[in-house]
Amino acid sequence: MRLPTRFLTTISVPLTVIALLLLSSAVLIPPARAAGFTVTKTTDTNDGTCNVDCSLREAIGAANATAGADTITLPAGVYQLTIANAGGVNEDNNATGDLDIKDSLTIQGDGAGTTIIEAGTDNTNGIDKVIAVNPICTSPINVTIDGVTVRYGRNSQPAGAADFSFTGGGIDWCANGSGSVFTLSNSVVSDNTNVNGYGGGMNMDSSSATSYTANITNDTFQDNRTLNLTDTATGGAINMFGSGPTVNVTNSTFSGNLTTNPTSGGGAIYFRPTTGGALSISSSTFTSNTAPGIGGAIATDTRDAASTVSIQTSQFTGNTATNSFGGALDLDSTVLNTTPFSLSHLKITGNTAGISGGGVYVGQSNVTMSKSLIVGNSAPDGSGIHKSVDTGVANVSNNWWGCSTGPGAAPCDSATTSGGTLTFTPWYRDLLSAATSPVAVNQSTSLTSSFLTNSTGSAVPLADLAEIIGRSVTWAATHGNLSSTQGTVQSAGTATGSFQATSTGTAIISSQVDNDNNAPVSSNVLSLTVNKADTTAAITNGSSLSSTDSVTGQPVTVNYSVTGAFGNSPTAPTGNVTVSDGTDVCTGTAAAGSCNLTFKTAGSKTLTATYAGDTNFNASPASASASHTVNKADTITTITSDAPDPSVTGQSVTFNVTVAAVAPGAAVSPTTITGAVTVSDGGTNTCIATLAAGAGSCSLAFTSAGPFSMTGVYGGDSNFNGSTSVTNSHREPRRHNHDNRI
Ligand SMILES: [Ca+2]
Ligand SMILES: [Ca+2]
Ligand SMILES: [Ca+2]
Ligand SMILES: [Ca+2]
Repeated sequence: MRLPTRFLTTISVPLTVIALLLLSSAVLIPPARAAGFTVTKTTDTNDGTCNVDCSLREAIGAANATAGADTITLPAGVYQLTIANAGGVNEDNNATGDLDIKDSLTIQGDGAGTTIIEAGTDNTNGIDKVIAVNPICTSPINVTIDGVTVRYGRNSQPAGAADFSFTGGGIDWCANGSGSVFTLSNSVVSDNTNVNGYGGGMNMDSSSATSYTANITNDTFQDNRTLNLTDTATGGAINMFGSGPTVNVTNSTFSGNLTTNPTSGGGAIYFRPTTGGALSISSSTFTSNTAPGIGGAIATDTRDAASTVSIQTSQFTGNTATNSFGGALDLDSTVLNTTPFSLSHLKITGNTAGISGGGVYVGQSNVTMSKSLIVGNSAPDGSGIHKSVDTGVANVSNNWWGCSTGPGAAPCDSATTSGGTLTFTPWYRDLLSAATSPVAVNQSTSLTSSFLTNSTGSAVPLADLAEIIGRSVTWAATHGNLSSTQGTVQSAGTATGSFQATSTGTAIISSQVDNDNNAPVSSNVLSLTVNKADTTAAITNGSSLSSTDSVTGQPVTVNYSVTGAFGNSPTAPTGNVTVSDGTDVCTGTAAAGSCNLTFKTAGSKTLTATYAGDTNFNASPASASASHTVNKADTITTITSDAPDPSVTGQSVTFNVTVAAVAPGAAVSPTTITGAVTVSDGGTNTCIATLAAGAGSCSLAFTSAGPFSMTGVYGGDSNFNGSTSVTNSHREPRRHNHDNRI
């Protein structure tokens, strides 16, 4: 006995006094506490006494015989039942076969991993069910079983036996009166079989109009089964019958349980209260349970308008209603429920029904389901959910169907009805958006994939997205690169990433969760326009150009650059850049970075570079200008011939002259060397040759005898400097033209 906390904290007294008080109270006011029995051996014996020699059967017998609630301490060990029923006939006084609990009792095991109660050594050879609680259902008792494994029960009593011995393969609980409580906690119920009846792992029932509570807390029901092919054999793990049951299933796991009868459902749980009844399931997991009949995991058939069902924050995966309805859940009634069955925060994935409602089947019942995930279930009709033609309303709005387009054709889960009322709008969706739209080539934008609004645009509270958070997100994009993408839906209800455009067009960007689309038909797929990026061109050796003169016709290297508005990576501008002073032009590719410009005339030049653009980049405006000076090129003048030579006095002599540019200068078409060359002996013998394309001729007649040393003097023009030829010797002319000397 323990003092109330408030007593200890408000009264300051020495510890010795408290100890004395405790001792006094224990002595003077003995509590009406239960007797305690401790099991001392694992062997199944029945000598009628629980003392230092005490089997589990003997302890239960002693507790049954001791008035009031008792506690049995069951240490670690494997307690195999070996005292078979005589002739296989049921016995309910704890003498043979199953352990019969007939008074309020707590069995405290050491833990499900270490304290094991079994009726055989595998699921084929059990001698009976394992535990019958209130077997003849005449006592209003409360029983708790904690920290044990109950396995290998095998109930072979005939179906429909008047003593109801055929119910429950592992544990059988029958409530009597009003308010009885049965609790199974921290325990495992596995590999139990009911050969002829219902409740493979456990059965719950009541004897008359009553109410009872069953708490299934932190338990695992695994691989329990019913085998009857013709009689009622519902509830592979737990069958729930009776009047006014309040069943609370919390933090429990149901896996691999099954029924065999083609018309018996509830691979894990079958809930059929005859009056009232409240089934509440939370934080539990149902995996790979199977029923040929309705409800691979759970089936209901409520019989009272006041019956309620609540299933919250639980997972249903891989359950199968082989030939029937509701791969995970079949929600039906005989009397239509008034308060809708309430389902939320469920993950219903990968369940299968042979006919309809791969995830959920709603028959004659009112059902509200929201904040749940219905993904990857399958059935010929209504892979996600199916509502029958019966009365009742299935309101299943605000759920995630694996696709942002809502329930629909595979791979999305579908929602169908045979004529009953089914509402699934709005639904949860993934909305992908870009912070910047449109973008240009090489421009980046952040992306947000968000579940924070539903299909009608209404806000979805973050707390309602618990089942979505953590789902994988797969990203894809055309016309660009993705980076920093978050691979799961984050706790903020979003996943983010970044997109950098690499080519013009319409980028298709998708963030797929579950079975969502990757084509632009859905809110999770973004069509983002990618425009050409603007460009800037520049002459990059402008200072060199301005400080280093060239001459007419000399090629000059001009360096340039082209820069996109968002850089040149990953995509670089291609195509040509033209450098021009307005007259003279050179062109090179953007990649080449330079071209050689030949100025055909002398003078001060002003240069600009202009990029022509390509499929990803706009043409640039003219760059900032660079200045450059072109000086006149030097020339060389040559008298190429004089004829006739020799000549006679008075005879006309023709001088041919050329003027050529001296490298690096050149006369580049259409520029030619123009002007005139004066051919002269320095005296009066002179003629002027006008140049055309750098050549010309003139004639003169010597009036006296020579020889003469002739030079050609070119005076230059606007592009070329003047020059003087070397001396041309015109030989001594004769006075008469009879001199044949040369
Ligand atoms: Ca004994
Ligand atoms: Ca007792
Ligand atoms: Ca029995
Ligand atoms: Ca028995």
